[in-house]
Amino acid sequence: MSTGRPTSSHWGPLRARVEDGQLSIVPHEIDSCPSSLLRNMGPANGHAARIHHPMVRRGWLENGSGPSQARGRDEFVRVEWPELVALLAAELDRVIDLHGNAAIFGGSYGWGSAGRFHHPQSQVHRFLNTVGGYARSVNTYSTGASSVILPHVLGAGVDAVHGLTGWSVLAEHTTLIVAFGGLPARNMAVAPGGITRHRGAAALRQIIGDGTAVVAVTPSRADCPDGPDVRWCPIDPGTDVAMMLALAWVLITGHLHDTEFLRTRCAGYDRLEAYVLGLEDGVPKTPEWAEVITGVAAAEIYTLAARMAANRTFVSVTWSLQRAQHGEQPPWAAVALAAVLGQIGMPGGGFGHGYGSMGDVGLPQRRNPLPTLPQGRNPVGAFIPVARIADMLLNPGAHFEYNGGVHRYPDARLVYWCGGNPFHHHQHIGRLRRALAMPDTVVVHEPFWTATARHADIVVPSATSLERSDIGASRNDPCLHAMHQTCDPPGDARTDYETFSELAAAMGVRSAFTEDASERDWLRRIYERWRRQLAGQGAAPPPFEEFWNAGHTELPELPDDEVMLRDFARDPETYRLSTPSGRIELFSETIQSFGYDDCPGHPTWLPPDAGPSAKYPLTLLASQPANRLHSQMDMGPASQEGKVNGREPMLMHPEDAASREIAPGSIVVISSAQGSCLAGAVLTDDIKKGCVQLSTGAWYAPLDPSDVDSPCGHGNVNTLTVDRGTSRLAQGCTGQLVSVDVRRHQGPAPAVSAHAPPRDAVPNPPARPCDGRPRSVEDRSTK
Ligand code: PGD
Repeated sequence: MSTGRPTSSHWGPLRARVEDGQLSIVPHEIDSCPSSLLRNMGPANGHAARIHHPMVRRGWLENGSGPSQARGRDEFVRVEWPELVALLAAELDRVIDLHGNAAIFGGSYGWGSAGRFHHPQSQVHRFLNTVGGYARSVNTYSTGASSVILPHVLGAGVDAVHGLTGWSVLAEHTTLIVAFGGLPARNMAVAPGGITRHRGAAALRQIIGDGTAVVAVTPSRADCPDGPDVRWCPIDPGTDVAMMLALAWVLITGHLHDTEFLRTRCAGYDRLEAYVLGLEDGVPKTPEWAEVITGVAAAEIYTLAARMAANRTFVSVTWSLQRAQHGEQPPWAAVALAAVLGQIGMPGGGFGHGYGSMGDVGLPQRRNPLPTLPQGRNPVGAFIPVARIADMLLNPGAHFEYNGGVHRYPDARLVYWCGGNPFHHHQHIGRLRRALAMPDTVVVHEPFWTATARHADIVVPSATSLERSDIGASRNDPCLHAMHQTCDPPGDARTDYETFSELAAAMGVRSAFTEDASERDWLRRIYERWRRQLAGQGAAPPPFEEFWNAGHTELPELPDDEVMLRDFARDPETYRLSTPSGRIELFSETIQSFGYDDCPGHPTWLPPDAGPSAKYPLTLLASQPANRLHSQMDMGPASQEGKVNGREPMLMHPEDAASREIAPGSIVVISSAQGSCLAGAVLTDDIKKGCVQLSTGAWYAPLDPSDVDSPCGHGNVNTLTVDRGTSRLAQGCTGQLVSVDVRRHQGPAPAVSAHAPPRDAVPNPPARPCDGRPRSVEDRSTK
């Protein structure tokens, strides 16, 4: 019996096969520590929530395009492919002719699924470029603030967003890790495009087992690794910068700071010091000052500062800390703290970002290219910072500030989404729904009836990664995987490439889009181009057919001995940074010149505008989920087993629960100034008193779909979060924290209907094994 065809996913390689109409998935033998997320894949692929046919919203079909509040509650009408293609091509032509290509918003943020050729964003961007371009988005929901602030601080030439220092360097040299945000193992199971061997969590266990101490500064014990010398330092959410400044105050006033490093490797230390000592604003940033803000005892801060000075100390900050108002400050303050210690560039010391945020951080840095689908050229200049989507739709033509510039929002008439779920990733769903009523047309390519698909006018059914052939690869991973198609897409679903090929044909640009190449031609082409690029770099991957038949190819191992900024720290003149001063900018004249009150010229403690209040006394942490990736395959068993009677679990401290008469398993109503949702209570003292935790990714299930502000009956955290940029500098997403109250739900429990298809959808057929023949676009158009 065959073990199945090899393929890959964001959470690792696998083998898949179909037997008697059932899809079965097993981990690939190459990964000795496979992710439990694999368990979601088989049941999700054949779930009733799959989209089988092209669907068009009735109101759009009957009344034509235009703003509509019926999105999200209207019926869908099944259409055949020729009609869908004709409707969509005509609407694209109309918008382009009347309003120009900048009126097509094609940012289309999202992780999609693994596979370099079928990468949904590459597909949609290539297609839209072929028809004249689109308004785009910049940066990510993951690292929106860091990716703008850190180039000002360390220079654009240093990829400080992804921790560059290798795990084995930490293992050999680090004696203390001070981990702001902790080092959550759950996030190390995934990386965009896949991760062949899950080594991060094991590397961390080894480091701790060998005696490195960890102080994990986080409101949630779930973010702490296990180990004999791991100390949980519970902190009030969003206050880490105050603690970092107080640690710096102890180091400076105790003469434990490295004056030589600060003088020769940094710019603007005098300004930072004046602020820390209180000479700038009359407030010395003492541990006593920080205790009031952070809830961390002053004595603990004094002791920790002394330990940091006495050890080889690695100051690590998770990405989650910068997904909050003033999210630029935690990474900048952490760089400043590491600079005060003077250990930046020393093996095992300094600053690290993203450890515990993603599986590929801390691995050997492979700077080789990946196989990619060329996206062509976008002649349209209009853009938005990615998390300003609702703002753009609600305020067409309005000005916005970003990184020192003033720009205008495009007037988006057509929104095109392929491979993302804004109802998962965007904040304040009520506002998002109002925004999505504004454009003339919303097009969504999706394999599943997500809330995003349900809010579309034109729903294009996509194949999943198991239903197409591709090449799996990701940054820093040594393996390239041949992703063999396992089964045919259900009903009339197609790959996005097939859809865009037909659409391009209808718009008269088929050859420009396809280059007359089939899926297999493209795989061969992008693989061979990648192989040529690698020639001369000491690697000799086999020709395509050999790779394809073998199932994967592996590049030689690299040592993970990289130390971020080692050369610069040794010789700052020869290895100048690409900052204006050539040094680490603890004060940035550039940022100061922007005049932003919410992001001044040096790391600063800025309290949030909407912290806990009498009405919303608790702070909710919207963490990444452990049992699924984002919202993907939420209906799968790994995700479902974590639910409380079908609702997303909300973690709460027993003392906060007692005063509200909440018991384990109670249905609770979580409310914020933005909206509300239901969830299932889990009581634990692993969460700091005054905080609750609800993971992102529960599918949106409005109790009343006709009300844009309806509570979600399932627990989608973004009904609660605030849609506001981190600051005028980066305008990043602030979805991590929100002030809420929680009460016990009264009355009968509403049913959870998050994964039920719309009533017009047709039932799911059994899985069909594919015949292994390479697919061509012609196969589909004659179907
Ligand atoms: P996913 O659930 O991965 O979320 O947001 P993102 O939009 O990436 O959505 C991907 C979608 O692509 C899924 O619906 C999947 O079915 C679909 N898909 C998969 N394969 C294909 C394909 O081949 N073709 C097509 N057309 N579709 C496909 C992630 C984002 O969420 C991120 S990166 C972060 S870090 C965020 N973090 C937070 C946060 O901290 N707090 C809150 N409150 N919210 C967040 N949201 C952000």
